[in-house]
Order: sequence, then structure tokens, then C-alpha cells
Amino acid sequence: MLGEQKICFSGVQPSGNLTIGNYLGAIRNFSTFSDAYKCFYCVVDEHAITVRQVPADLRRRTYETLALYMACGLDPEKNTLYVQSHVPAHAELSWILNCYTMFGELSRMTQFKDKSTKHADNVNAGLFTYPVLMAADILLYQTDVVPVGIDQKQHVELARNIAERFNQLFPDTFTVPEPMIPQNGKKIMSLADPTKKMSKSDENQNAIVYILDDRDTIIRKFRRAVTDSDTVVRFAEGKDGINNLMTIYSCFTEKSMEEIEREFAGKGYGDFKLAVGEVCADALAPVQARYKELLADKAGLEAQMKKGAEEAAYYARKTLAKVQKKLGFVQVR
Ligand code: ATP
Ligand code: LTN
Repeated sequence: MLGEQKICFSGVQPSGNLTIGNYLGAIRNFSTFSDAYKCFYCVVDEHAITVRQVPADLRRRTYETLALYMACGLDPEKNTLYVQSHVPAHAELSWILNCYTMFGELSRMTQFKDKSTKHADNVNAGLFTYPVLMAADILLYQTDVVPVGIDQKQHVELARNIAERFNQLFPDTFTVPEPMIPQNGKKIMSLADPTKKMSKSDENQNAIVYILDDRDTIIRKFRRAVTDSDTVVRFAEGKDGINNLMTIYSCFTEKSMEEIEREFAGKGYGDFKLAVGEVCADALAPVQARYKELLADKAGLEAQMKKGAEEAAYYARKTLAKVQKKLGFVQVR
């Protein structure tokens, strides 16, 4: 809470091209909080360097992610949109919170276990303390709610634990945040291996539908999606591929699983896959058109980054000063 207003915070890494998993699990839902909450949506470039990035790509994707935020309906007049590295308080609070986070807690984070296996040649300390920076992002703004996909739930729970631990030592420092996980779309699976999360860093391009894929590519990728040897479109255990496609279809059409089963009764997987591709392409077309316009105006995006960072820094500095004072750091003005 900031005064009377409830706060919403979330972030997306500019670590690759964004997928329909990022869209359905997170970004699409961000704008639903804009009326009732003061919202901060951050492009978390400092998180992205926990795995190796090509600097020119990171720079380009930072602009692209901000443009996508806006193209997905986030009005910069109603939401604070900014880049993490432009607000130094994130890194400063992160250091402090490192000293209030236990090694054992971080060792239990499943994303660390997954990413350290995947990037075995670069298990750096940042990969390990990543969730502490995420806790700093959230706690700096006295955040009440954090809209994320289910894979980030464990990290938000860690942020809650850190906040509670800190508040016990120093009462009334942080608001304890709640994860807001969408009912539908919380975990979109890979089209190539529907037992795995669709992830923007997957090497198999057929596994992923990007928000910016063109219509033909989207339809082709859905046509190739791995399913099963059954022929009936129904949501059931063991039908991971079809369940995933039904979830995606349901996210874009708001139809229930029963309605979808009825709609495709007597039809084959081919018809269904085409329909999923079409609703997805239809829904993304306006986002893509708006994105192109926004990205063409680099100066406009930079002005937005600057304005967003100033707004965010104002709130972030307040929390950071409060924490530093409680800890016993000398304040001189
Ligand atoms: P990476 O592959 O680089 O780890 P990612 O695709 O998991 O990236 P993030 O930037 O880590 O993307 O996530 C941004 C947001 O998108 C988070 O809230 C995350 O929970 C959500 N998200 C990511 N992938 C999915 C998915 N497959 N289904 C639903 N939500 C997702
Ligand atoms: N770790 C998140 C990105 C992220 C985030 C945050 C999400 C960084 N800081 C704060 C919500 C709140 C991820 O999606 N991988």
C-alpha cells in the first residue's frame, strides 16, 4: 500500500522474444489491474544478465519489451512502465535483502535448479540470488499483488517470507505481497513437448509461438503441435498436447472446456489445430500492428523510459530510505 492506494508490480525479462506463454500467463493480465491498483511494470534487464546475453540483443529487446507492454494495452499514463537498471534502488535493496535471505531457501528454488542444469558452464552467483533481486523489485514499491505465471509463484512466496522476516525484526517495513496467478493460462506448455513449459529460451522454434509471429507461422506451428494418437478433442488426463491446445483456445475465446469439446465433436485434430491457430493469430494481429508503430518511434520509447524511471524512483527511494534508516545506516542530507 502507498497511502490509500493498493499496488501492483510485475516484471518481464528482455531475455528473448516474448511468447504466447508470457502473454497469456502474464502481460495480457497486467492491464486488468490498472484501474483498481497503482501499477508498476518493469523490464527487468538486470535479471536477464543471470544468463549470458549479447549486449546489442539485450539493448534491442529492452526497447521491444517496453513497446510490447504498451502494445498489449498498458497505457503509460495509467501505469508506471520502466527499465529496472534505470532505478538503482532495486540493486541496492537487493544487496540488503541478500543479508536477510538464507542460503538454504535459495537452494530450494526450482528455477535455480533448472537453469543451473541448463547453463552448467555458467552457474554464477547472480543466478542463485536472482529471487532476492525479484523480492527487492516487489518490496520496494510496497506491493500488494504480483501478477505472474505459476512458474514464478515460488519466487513470490520467497519475497513474502523475506518481507515477513524483515518485518519481525523491523516492524511495518514492507507490505507482504500476494501472487496473482490467472485461472486460465497460468502455464502454457511447449508445442513440441507438452510436459514442459513454453519458454522463450527454448532452442526448438517449433515449441514456441511468439507474440510477433506472423499469421502463417502461427498456423503452421499449431498444425505441427505434438498431440496423441486419440482423435477426439477432449480435456483428459494423459492428453497433455490437446489439453494445452484447449487451454490456449479457451484463453483466446473464453469458451469453457465443455463448450470446446462440443464445438469440435465429430471433427479431427486437424480442424481443431487450425482453429487454435486462427484465434491466436486474430487476437495477436492488433497487438502486432500497434507494436510496429511504437517500435518505430525510438525517441518516444526513450522518453517513456525516462518518465517511468523518474516516477518509479520516487517511490523506490522512499522505501529504500526507510529500510536504511531502520538498519542503522547513517543518513546525511
Ligand atoms: P526464460 O525462458 O528466459 O526463463 P520465460 O519465458 O520463462 O523466460 P520470463 O521473463 O521469465 O519468461 O517471464 C515473464 C512472465 O511470463 C512471468 O510472469 C512468467 O510466469 C510468465 N510466463 C513465462 N512462461 C510462461 C508460460 N509458458 N505460461 C504462462 N506464463 C508464463
Ligand atoms: N522472475 C520473473 C521476472 C521478474 C518479476 C519480478 C516478476 C523479475 N522481477 C518482480 C514479478 C515481480 C520471471 O518472470 N522470470
